[in-house]
Amino acid sequence: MAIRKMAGDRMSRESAAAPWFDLPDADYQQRASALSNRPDLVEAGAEYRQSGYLIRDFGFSEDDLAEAAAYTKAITTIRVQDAWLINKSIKRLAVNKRVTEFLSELYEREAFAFQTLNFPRGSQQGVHSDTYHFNSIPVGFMCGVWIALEDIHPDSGPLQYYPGSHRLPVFANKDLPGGDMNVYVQHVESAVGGTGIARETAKITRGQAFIWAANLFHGGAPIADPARTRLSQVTHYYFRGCSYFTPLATGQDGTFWREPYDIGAGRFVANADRSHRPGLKYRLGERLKVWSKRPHSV
Ligand SMILES: O=C(O)CCC(=O)C(=O)O
Repeated sequence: MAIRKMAGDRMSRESAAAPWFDLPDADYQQRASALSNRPDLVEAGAEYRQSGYLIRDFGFSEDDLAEAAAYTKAITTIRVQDAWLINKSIKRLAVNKRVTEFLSELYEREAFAFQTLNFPRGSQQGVHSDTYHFNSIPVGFMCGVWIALEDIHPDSGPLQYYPGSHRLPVFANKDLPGGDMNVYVQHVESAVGGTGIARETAKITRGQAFIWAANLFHGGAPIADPARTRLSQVTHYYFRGCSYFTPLATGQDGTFWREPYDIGAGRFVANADRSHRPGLKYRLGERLKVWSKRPHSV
């Protein structure tokens, strides 16, 4: 009950430019009817609308899974961000055509990968939604794809998530007592706790992909068996024709606009609204990060 009410509040704040599966009921039904020649998309959209996630098998190459797993297993930190810059298999998994085509059809906008994260073990990361890190205008045009690089054991600290929580309000810094990640996590845990939604874990098998909607609350479950690996890769995707920003870094002096790097196309993507231009320091820093690793030679 609570979640339907909050969903209504949130959706009424959204424009008709939101992804079709996120629209208020009447508009959503209309768009679903218009897709009657694509029952596969109607079914995926209905499931995604309801749960905020999808599990798919995109048939990744065995070699890419094995090479990405070998790289990931050797990581000695919690995670490595943007290993696609130095590892071909990680890049190929991130820009896999079957993934980007599926996402582009589902969202009706062109999807592009802009960040990878590789985890050798469970992250035990606090519950959050990606809208706090990667939001968009219009809202909702971002998603994560979590690929199991080995069969995921329940004791390894699997990905955990709250089905349907993507319909809760999108939190921004202005809704919170400050830009502190710990405060944010507590805020999220109490919000999601109040809905009664039960937490689930993604015990998926090697090669399967878990796709989450931008506002789905998720994190890393506690690790029950520290001897276990949990080899996995997350790729974050945005969609063309939006403006991109980070609520977490948005202070009183203005919105923290981003300029994501399209990993597949090999270029930065400007915000659709040209007045949403990130600061010079950010743009130079991002270019230096990408070009110093020479990704075009990978
Ligand atoms: O893999 C995990 O444990 C968490 C990943 C995650 O939360 C993210 O990439 O946003």
